[in-house]
Amino acid sequence: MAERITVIDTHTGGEPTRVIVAGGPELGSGTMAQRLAVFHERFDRYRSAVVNEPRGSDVMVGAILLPPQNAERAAGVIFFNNVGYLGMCGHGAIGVAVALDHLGKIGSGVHRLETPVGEVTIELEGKNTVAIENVVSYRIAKDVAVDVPGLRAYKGDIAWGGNWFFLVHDHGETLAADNIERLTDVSWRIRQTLEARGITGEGGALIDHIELFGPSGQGASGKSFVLCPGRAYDRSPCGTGTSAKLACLAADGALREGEIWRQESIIGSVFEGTVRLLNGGRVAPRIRGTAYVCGESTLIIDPADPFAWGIRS
Ligand code: PYC
Repeated sequence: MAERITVIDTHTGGEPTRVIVAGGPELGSGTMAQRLAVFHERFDRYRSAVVNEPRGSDVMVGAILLPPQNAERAAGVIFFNNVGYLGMCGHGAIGVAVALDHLGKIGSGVHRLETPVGEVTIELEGKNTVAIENVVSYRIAKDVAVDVPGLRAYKGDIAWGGNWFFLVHDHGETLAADNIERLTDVSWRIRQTLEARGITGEGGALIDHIELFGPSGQGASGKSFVLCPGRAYDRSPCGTGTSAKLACLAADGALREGEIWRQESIIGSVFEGTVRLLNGGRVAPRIRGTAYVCGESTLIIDPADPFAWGIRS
C-alpha cells in the first residue's frame, strides 16, 4: 500500500523548507539528538523521499515536526537535506514558525523549539516575520590558512552557529548571482581541502558549510555566498551562517550588543542579526527574516515506483 506524507512548503528569503506535518517515521520519545540518530539509522529513506528528486531537489531542506519532550515547547524539529542531517537550520526554523502559524498551532509571540543541538526561540512578529534566538554561537579559530590545490591559499575563521562553518573574507571572487558556478566550485574545493587536511570543528566535527563574504551592493552590512553540505548554495543569507558570522564579529570587537548586522544573500534576500554577549566570547544570536507558505501537499510513496524513495546519488 502507498504511504502518504503531508507536507507544508515554505521559503525563507528564497531558500525552501519542506515541513513534514503527518505521515513521517516514528522516531520514539528520546531527545531530538537521539531521534535524529534513529531517523538516520532506520528511516533515512524518508529523508530522501521528501527532499530528493523527483519530489524535491538538491536545494530543498526538510524539517520533521515531532512531539517535544517538554510539553511547554511548541514542537521538536529535525532538519535534513539532500545528503544528511543538520544540527540546526536558521532559515528552516523561520519557515517552521510560519508553517506552525499556518496550521494554527502557534500565534504571535515567543515560542520554543527543541532541536538536536539545543533549544531555540522563535518569535512570530507578524504573519511572515520571525526572529529566532539561535543556539549559543562561537569562534574556535581565526585566520586558519588552507592552501587549495589548483587555486590559491585562503585564510578563514572556524565558527559554530548550529552547524560548523569556515568563513572566508579575502578570496578574490566576485559575489554575484551570475558567478554562482565559480563560487560553488571554489567553496567546494576549500571544503574538500579542509577535510583532506584534517581541519575540523570541535571534537573532529566535519566543517560542512563554507561562507565567502564581500560587500553588499544594496546597503546591507555585508553579503555572503554559503555552500551547504550537499553542494547546493543557500538562497537565504543562512541563519546558522549569519550566527557564525555574528560570533566572529563579536569576537573581533566589531559588533556591539544589540547593534544590527544586515546580512545579504547571494540572491539579495536579507536577514537582520544582533547578539547578546555571553561569557567566554560566546554570543546568543538573534536572526530576523521572512518566510512564506508556498505549498501544501501530500507526497505519495508508491511501492511500485522504482524512485519511490527518491533518487539517491
Ligand atoms: O539557514 O541555517 C540555515 C541553513 C543551513 C543550511 C541551509 N540553511
